[in-house]
Amino acid sequence: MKRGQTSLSVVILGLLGGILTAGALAADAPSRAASRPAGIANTWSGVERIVAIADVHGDFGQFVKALTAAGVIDAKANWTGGKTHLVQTGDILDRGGDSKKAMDLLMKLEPQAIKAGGRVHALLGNHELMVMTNDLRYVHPGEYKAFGGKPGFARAMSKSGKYGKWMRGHNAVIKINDVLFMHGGLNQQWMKLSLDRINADIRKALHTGPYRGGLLGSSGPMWYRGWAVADVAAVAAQCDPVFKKYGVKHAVIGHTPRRSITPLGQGRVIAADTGMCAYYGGQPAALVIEKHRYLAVYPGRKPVALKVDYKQPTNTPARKAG
Ligand SMILES: [Mn+2]
Repeated sequence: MKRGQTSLSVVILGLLGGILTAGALAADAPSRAASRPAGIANTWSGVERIVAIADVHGDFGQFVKALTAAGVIDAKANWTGGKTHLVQTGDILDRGGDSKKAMDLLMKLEPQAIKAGGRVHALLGNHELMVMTNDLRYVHPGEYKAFGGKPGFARAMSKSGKYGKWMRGHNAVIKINDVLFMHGGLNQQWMKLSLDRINADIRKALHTGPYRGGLLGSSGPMWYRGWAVADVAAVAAQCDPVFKKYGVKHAVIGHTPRRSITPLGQGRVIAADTGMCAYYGGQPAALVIEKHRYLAVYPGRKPVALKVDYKQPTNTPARKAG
C-alpha cells in the first residue's frame, strides 16, 4: 500500500490530505473517510527488513553510529539499506546541539531510500511537538546556534519553515507488517480512531491548534508511558485490545530510556530507547526486524536476539465472577 512515490509528493499529498481530511472529517461521515484523497501513507505490508532507531536528542554522532551498525548508511552517510524501512521513532530534537544535522541527514536519506525501494519514516515525538508548539524549555544552545540564533531557529521550525513543514507532514503512529511504531504508546482511549484519523488529527492540531490536550496531550501517542512498564500483566492488559483493533502483534516505542533495547510484556512491546545521546550517556542502538527475528544491534558487538514470542491472548475474561 505505497501511496507516495517520492518524498516531495508525499509531503504535498500529506499537506493536501491533512487539509482535505480535516474537511471530510468535520462532516463526520465515516463512509466518506475511505474515499477521501490520499493522505500520508501510514500502513505497509510485506516489508522484509525494518530498522528502528529511537530518541536521538540532538546527538548526530551517536545517530550515525546506530545507522551504520544497522547497515542503512555507508561511510559517506548515503543510503545502503536497499528495501529496508527505517523508522526513527521521534525525539530528534532537544537536549543536544546537533539536531539540525540529524534532520538534514534524514531529509537526504528519504529520497535515496525511496529510489532503492526502501523508506525513511521520521515519526513525531513529544520533543518535536514541544518545539512546534513553542515550548522551548529543552532546546540546546547548539540548536539555536545551528540556525544562526533563536529567531532563525523559530523561523525554521515554524509552519512555513523548512524543518517545521517537514515535521508537520509526518505521522505519529504507523504500521509496518504486524508491528505498530510510535514514540510513546497508544492509550486505549484512542482505539476508536483509525490510524488515518489519529495521524490526520495530530497534523491538523499542529497546523491550527489546540496545542494542548487530546492527541497532543499526556495520553496521546507522543507522551503516553503506560506501555513502558515492567509489569507484564499491565502491558498485556493495555496492549492486547489495541493490537487486536489495529491487527498487529507488537509495538516498537522510544521515549523512556533503558540501558538496552528491551522487550516488555513478554515481547508485546519493544522499548528501543537506549538514551544514546550525550545527555543520557547511553549506547547507540538499532532494532532490526527481519523475517520475524528481532535483533538488538549495537556498534562493535554481536547482535542480540530478542525474545518476543508471547502467548496470544485468549478470550477468557481476566476476572472470574464470584
Ligand atoms: Mn520522548
